[in-house]
Amino acid sequence: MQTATLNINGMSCSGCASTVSRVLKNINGVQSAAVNLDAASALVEFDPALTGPEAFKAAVEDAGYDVV
Ligand SMILES: [Cu+2]
Repeated sequence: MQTATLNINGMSCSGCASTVSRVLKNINGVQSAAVNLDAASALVEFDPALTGPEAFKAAVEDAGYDVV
């Protein structure tokens, strides 16, 4: 397993944080996703054979937030 930290713009409430968490966890290969609303970040634990940061960025942006 590897971990990656994403910095995410646009999350304004806990509903946003749970949306981001859900879309990350839906990615095949993601084991866990811990979203920190105050820090505007997400810590993702994943299998690098299956997925990676490019997929996380695409999924978060599809959900309407910006990865910076
Ligand atoms: Cu919100």
